[in-house]
Amino acid sequence: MKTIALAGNPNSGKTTLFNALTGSRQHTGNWPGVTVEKKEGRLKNHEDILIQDLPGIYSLSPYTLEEVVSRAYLVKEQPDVVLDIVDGTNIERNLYLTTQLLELNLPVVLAVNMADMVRASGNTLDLKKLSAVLGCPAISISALKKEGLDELTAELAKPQPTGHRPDIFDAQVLQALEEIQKLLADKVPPQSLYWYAVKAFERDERVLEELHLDPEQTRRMEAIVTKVEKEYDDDAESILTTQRYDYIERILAGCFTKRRRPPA
Ligand SMILES: Nc1nc2c(ncn2[C@@H]2O[C@H](COP(=O)(O)OP(=O)(O)OP(=O)(O)O)[C@@H](O)[C@H]2O)c(=O)[nH]1
Ligand SMILES: [Mg+2]
Repeated sequence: MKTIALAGNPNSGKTTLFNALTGSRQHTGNWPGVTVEKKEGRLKNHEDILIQDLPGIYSLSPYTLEEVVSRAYLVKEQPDVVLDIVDGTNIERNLYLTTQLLELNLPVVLAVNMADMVRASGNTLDLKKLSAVLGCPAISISALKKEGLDELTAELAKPQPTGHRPDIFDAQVLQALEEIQKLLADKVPPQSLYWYAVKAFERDERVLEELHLDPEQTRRMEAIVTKVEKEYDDDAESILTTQRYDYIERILAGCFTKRRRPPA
């Protein structure tokens, strides 16, 4: 059974897409130990493909129940594909989560939703270019108007390779992440090593708890992180957030065009 995890920001159209892709044959329950709704269903005309709806999230931080549930599923259950739905009318903000999903070392398929509204806005988004820079398929859809769903379904049914990791962070951060990966190499599954390194760099409490570093390892980790913090005069989490948004700005400059207002 191939499993596809549906992830995206709150209000990006997840439920509308989930219902359109699965029809009515879905199961609703709760995630273990929490009251966040859990839904799974089969992809229409593809009985062997399960779609798992994840709670809506803005990032893979550990601050809300939704974030904890979604990231635990993605990291621990290792779905075969992550279907990342983004609101095309709010692409800059939505791609923030995308940058994090691309670090999981799982194949990602990007569904850029609200195509009808994007069209009406007069803005244009070059999905070929976006797909090329992100290293994953990007498909324009309208979950509400049921546009692009056949193409999306066909993409989901294909075997999806893991894409390349986009160039989000600068050399200093990458150097620190390299060192952290060496430190954590025998503590986490190899396919998730980079994701754990990013989270450890951010001093993510849940990840640090899970890692059980000994005092010497903790000291070395802190030395790596503090060095970068001093260089930037900023805390580790903000450094990564800033670089993620800089990255998004860079790539959108190459593929997003705002409507030109007609001369007055
Ligand atoms: N115009 C337009 N509206 C859409 C589209 N897809 C979803 N919507 C609308 O956007 C709103 C949010 O859609 P939902 O499917 O509830 O989004 P969600 O991600 O499940 O939201 P939460 O569960 O609250 O996080 C609803 O009013 C939908 O009808 C679309 O392609 N075009
Ligand atoms: Mg919903």
